[in-house]
Amino acid sequence: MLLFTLELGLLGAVLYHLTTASPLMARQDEIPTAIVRNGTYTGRYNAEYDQDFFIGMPYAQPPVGDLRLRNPVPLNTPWGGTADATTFSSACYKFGALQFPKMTYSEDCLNLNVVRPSGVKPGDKLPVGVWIHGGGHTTGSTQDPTYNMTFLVQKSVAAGKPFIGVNINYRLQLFGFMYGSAIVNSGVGNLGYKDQQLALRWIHETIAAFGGDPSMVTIWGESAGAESTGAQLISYGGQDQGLFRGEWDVYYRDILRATNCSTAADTLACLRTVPVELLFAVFNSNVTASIPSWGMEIDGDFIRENAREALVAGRFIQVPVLHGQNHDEATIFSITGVNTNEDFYAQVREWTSDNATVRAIAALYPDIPAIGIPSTLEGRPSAALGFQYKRISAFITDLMWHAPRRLTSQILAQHNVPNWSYMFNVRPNGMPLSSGVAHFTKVSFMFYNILGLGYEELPFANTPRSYKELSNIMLMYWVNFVVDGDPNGVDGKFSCLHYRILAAFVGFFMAMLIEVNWFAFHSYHPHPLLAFVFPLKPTADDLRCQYH
Ligand SMILES: *[C@@H]1O[C@H](CO)[C@@H](O)[C@H](O)[C@H]1NC(C)=O
Ligand SMILES: *[C@@H]1O[C@H](CO)[C@@H](O)[C@H](O)[C@H]1NC(C)=O
Ligand SMILES: *[C@@H]1O[C@H](CO)[C@@H](O)[C@H](O)[C@H]1NC(C)=O
Ligand SMILES: *[C@@H]1O[C@H](CO)[C@@H](O)[C@H](O)[C@H]1NC(C)=O
Ligand SMILES: *[C@@H]1O[C@H](CO)[C@@H](O)[C@H](O)[C@H]1NC(C)=O
Ligand SMILES: CC(=O)N[C@H]1CO[C@H](CO)[C@@H](O)[C@@H]1O
Repeated sequence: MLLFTLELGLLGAVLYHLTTASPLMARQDEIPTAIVRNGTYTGRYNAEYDQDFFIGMPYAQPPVGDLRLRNPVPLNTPWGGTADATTFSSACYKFGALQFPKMTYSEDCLNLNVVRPSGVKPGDKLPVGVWIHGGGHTTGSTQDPTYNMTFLVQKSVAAGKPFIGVNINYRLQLFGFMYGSAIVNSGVGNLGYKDQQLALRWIHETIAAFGGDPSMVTIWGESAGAESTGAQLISYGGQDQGLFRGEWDVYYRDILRATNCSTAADTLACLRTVPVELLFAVFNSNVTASIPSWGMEIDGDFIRENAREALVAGRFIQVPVLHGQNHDEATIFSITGVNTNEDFYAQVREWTSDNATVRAIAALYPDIPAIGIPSTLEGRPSAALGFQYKRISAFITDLMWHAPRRLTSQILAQHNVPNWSYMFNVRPNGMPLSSGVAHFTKVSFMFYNILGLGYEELPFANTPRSYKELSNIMLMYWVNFVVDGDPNGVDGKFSCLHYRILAAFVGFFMAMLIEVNWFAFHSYHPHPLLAFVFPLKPTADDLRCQYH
């Protein structure tokens, strides 16, 4: 039984009341331990936040050597004695340079961290929140300080709704998301997602030993982490539609050439023998430059069909979902150079070849900078950004983020799956006016990262006190969702800002990303928001006007 959330997905029974909050507050200065099935873990006590950390615990056999490019294999060796869980284990190889000097990278990276209020013991049955980091399926790790779980867990304790935070690593870039016939035929596709699922199995089996409740696990993520959450919901669920996309074999062949594996009888076996430094260099070189996307692929195994079709058909794990978006998601993906109507049409034609549709979209997104996004960028954008930057940003943001979320909401509602949505619309310090409230922006708020851990430009510096208050309120919604299965809480203690349930529309495809307004710190202009059906067909909608 799995409880998942999208931005938050829930796994397990929804109604859960914690009646024994006070004993959890008891301070415990000793070295925390957890007796699991195969031995004992010793963690680290953090006095400042009165929390126990169990850091860097493996949840799978290291996917190295012959286990490279194979489905993750559960642990099978009891160690009997005590194992240290006080220091971070390696991060998974990312795409690009390994630039964080304090982090170690390795193929042997399938580990997770547990952060709990101190003194929690087996039997306490705390709900569990599992964070799946984002980073385009190509980067990110549990060591990233921007995903520090401490403040969320602290907030949950302060609210009398303690939960246990877990964050996990999973294989990235081509180590985790290689594709092609050889991969599909061997049943080793979507490895990164399978890693996540094995971590969830480990949690299900083991978290009770840390004081958690395996039937109350919520998963959540941002960006590729949100997509991962969605992938878990539709995993192993559909019919094999034979939709395998053959063009990936070209990329796979390029990789074989570059690794001298082209003539091997078993190309995957050959790749497993390439020293990881050489393989990493090939993966990061221009050999892979033409690969169009990294992430979910139909492998006939873990992912059996198009995600949108799975959702429409109800072939997904039906658990409560909380999802939302930032108002100006697309702006940091810098769609620059759209200066003329022709440039705009050309961008739209990337999505549809039907000129009537192109015209309809152009009419719904007129070239009026005042109604484009971000609203923080006033007037006509510069040539450097593109004169129609605000127009194209509005279109792409709706197409890629807002419309898919609305499709998802609608379908969840059709299946009577509880669903809540939000749109985050606050620009933190350091975010340029030309980006507004872009992708990733809410993460510092979601983790109450007031200290700005992991940021060069501190998100809360020079901001009004209301920013911290907002972060505090957001945390409460998240805590409520993890603990009560309802962001508004079931005890009526927290009802200051009820989630607005957004009307949903059929969207273009499913991307498990976010939307809603908390507080509008700056007003923005009414703008026609599109809803899409498949194939792409726009209809006007005034969703944005509601927030005025
Ligand atoms: C213990 O070993 C079993 C297999 O024997 C494995 O499934 C499980 O994940 C392991 N648990 C831990 C906490 O290592
Ligand atoms: C989170 O950050 C705080 C403050 O820097 C630190 O004390 C704590 O150890 C961090 N938590 C984790 C789980 O790393
Ligand atoms: C492939 O073979 C060439 C020539 O022998 C060699 O220089 C190169 O390092 C090899 N590449 C790998 C990834 O083994
Ligand atoms: C790829 O990079 C190599 C050297 O790093 C260069 O010789 C080659 O021309 C590049 N190929 C392409 C298609 O850019
Ligand atoms: C759509 O319009 C473009 C530009 O005017 C033109 O090149 C293309 O042939 C048209 N496509 C169709 C299917 O009519
Ligand atoms: C529990 C819950 O909030 N469910 C809602 C899901 O969304 C639809 C409309 O999109 C509502 O009708 C449901 O009440």
